[in-house]
Amino acid sequence: RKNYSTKIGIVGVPFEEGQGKVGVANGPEAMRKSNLIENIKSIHQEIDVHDYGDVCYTSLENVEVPNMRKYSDVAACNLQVSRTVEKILNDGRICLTLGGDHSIGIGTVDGHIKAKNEKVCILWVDAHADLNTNKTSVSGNIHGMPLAILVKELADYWPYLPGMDWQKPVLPIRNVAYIGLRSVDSYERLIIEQFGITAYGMEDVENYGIHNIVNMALDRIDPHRMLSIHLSFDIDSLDALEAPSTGTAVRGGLTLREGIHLVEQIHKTGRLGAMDLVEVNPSIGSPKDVQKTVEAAVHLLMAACGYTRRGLIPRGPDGSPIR
Ligand code: B3U
Ligand code: MN
Ligand code: MN
Repeated sequence: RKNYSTKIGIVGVPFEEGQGKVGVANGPEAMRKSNLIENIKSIHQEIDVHDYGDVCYTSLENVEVPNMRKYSDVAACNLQVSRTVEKILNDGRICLTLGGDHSIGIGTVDGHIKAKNEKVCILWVDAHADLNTNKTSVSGNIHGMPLAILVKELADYWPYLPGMDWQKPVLPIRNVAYIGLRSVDSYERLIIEQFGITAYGMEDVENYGIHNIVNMALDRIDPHRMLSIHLSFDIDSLDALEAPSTGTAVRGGLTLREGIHLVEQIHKTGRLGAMDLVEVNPSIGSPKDVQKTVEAAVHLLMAACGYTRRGLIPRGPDGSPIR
């Protein structure tokens, strides 16, 4: 059951229509150029990484939904994202999705749910709750809405979503936990309270420490420790000083150390099924800012693949330690 799987699948989603800033579509390219694949391969010999390339889609015609900007692109792209994630998981790999903005979480979570027969829990690591509907969103940006589209309990709050019939809101809200929140809209807060969503903000990280927070989150969303974990990591969960090149950076966030520890802890459960790394925008900030942000992203993805900061003992071809 444990999934220390050494089999990894990578997919890029160069998509930025879920928000207003140009550049986040180049996130996958920036992470690959920073030697992501080579770095993962070098973790240890048994690692088997396959790069599935980038998702492409053709936009739907003549579909619009009120207060959902670029709806037709989001709907069309996410169908391809869902299919690709489902395929990678069915190939027996842990799926790492490189964003792109966070609207692609609709497709990654949907594909995961389909591949694992709904036996999935979600850890949404983010400064934001991404829980708006088209009625509560002030921006109309769909990257602020993915969780509201995915969860069962909010299905009645949505109008009919054309071109999204492949997606069923089957995710129970009790299987979702947040870590890192610090910029939550008032209607999002209302939903969190009303439904008792497990939500750890920065003050909780301060009070309990990141290690305890991750255990507390897993106790709530996966008490029997049997679900496949979907880790949706928005780089803006990190402090703006650690990850400046992102569309809506917020001060006072997680350190990279806390972020890496969180991902290492999830890897160690052996139940990581899929991880998203989203909202890296190489068009924001100085070249140094971009390098810092992309390096942080690569570190987080490597931790998901079992990279350990302790260093590894060299092993021979039969897997036994060389002394
Ligand atoms: N909650 C706001 C802002 C926001 C959400 N996600 C990000 N920003 N990155 C919204 O637009 O829904
Ligand atoms: Mn987000
Ligand atoms: Mn965010």
